[in-house]
Amino acid sequence: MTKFEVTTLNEFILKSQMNYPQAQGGFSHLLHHVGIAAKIVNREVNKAGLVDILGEVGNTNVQGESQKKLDVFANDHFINAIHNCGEVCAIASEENESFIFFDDEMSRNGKYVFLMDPLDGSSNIDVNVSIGTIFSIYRRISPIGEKATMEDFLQPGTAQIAAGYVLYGSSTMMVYTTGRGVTGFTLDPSIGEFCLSHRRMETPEDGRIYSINEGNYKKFPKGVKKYIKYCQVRDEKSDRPYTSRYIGSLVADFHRNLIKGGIFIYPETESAPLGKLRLLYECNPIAFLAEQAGGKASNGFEPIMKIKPTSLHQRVPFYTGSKKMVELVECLLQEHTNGKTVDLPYKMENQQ
Ligand code: P6P
Repeated sequence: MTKFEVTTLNEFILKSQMNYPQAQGGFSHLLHHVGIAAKIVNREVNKAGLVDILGEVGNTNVQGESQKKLDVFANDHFINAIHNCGEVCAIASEENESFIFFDDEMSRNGKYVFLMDPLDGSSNIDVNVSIGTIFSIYRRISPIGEKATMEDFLQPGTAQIAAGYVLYGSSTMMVYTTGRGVTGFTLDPSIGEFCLSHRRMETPEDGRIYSINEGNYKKFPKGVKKYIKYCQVRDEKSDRPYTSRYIGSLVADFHRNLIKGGIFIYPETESAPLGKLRLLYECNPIAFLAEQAGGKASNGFEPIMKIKPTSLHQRVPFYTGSKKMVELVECLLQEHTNGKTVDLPYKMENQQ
């Protein structure tokens, strides 16, 4: 008789806490509340087609993007759940211009700040394509007991103490790291629990999937154009080109590439010199996960997590995934800045 052992998210969080003898349980309590908010949002995402929650709420967010009802729902419920845990003194969200600080005594004594994109890929909500929540957690810098400051949020990604995402897809998963590897949990709706399903997620060192919005090809940097053409020529080993996969939902594209191997690219373009994705609550958490899984994440020239942030919603060019793929595109980008030509394993006809 095989022993069917289920490890729930909360059991795993408590077991992991034992690695930190000095822990008092506050961080575990915070992660537990992330799981609660994820289940609440999941419930609404799963029935979005059935109730009047699709469509636009009629206003735009700080990014100037039209807000979908589910964006607002997810933002409100994550803020509520994270506030209720009492461990966080303030939150920054893609949906809010400035950070939200909690002025009650319990929160003012919170040791952490929480950053999030509450519902990333929201343009896919009404067409039933996977969407996700991305989160990042830091220890506050400002004195405990006082109001949070912007400095608490403008820390480099290397200072993250946890990061993760919730993927509302064919099944709902929560994937996170606290710096000791990447772990994945799949929601079992029959018991309402996230159950351990991917004990240690490691991304292949190389891959054959490239994810980029090729509709912007003409505006890409030369190095990116050259990399795309490289992906499209014959692969000497298997005699077929790489595979292009892009669904316009960062969490879904990243998750697929994390498991199968691949690279996700959102580069700078002539019209958007800093790219589109936000450093603090999209690129840094994804970069933490990518590196913890053995992959890489950069802006094409330096590791994403080493960038010193200057504003809450700043954007950065983003290249992340299998180590060897990111390193090659970095070389191609840099050859056009430092004149060193890269010896590609293929003879590339002159690319326009
Ligand atoms: P584009 C969704 O709006 C998002 O922030 C990411 O989830 C996704 O990777 C990207 O934008 C898609 O952008 O310009 O290709 O539609």
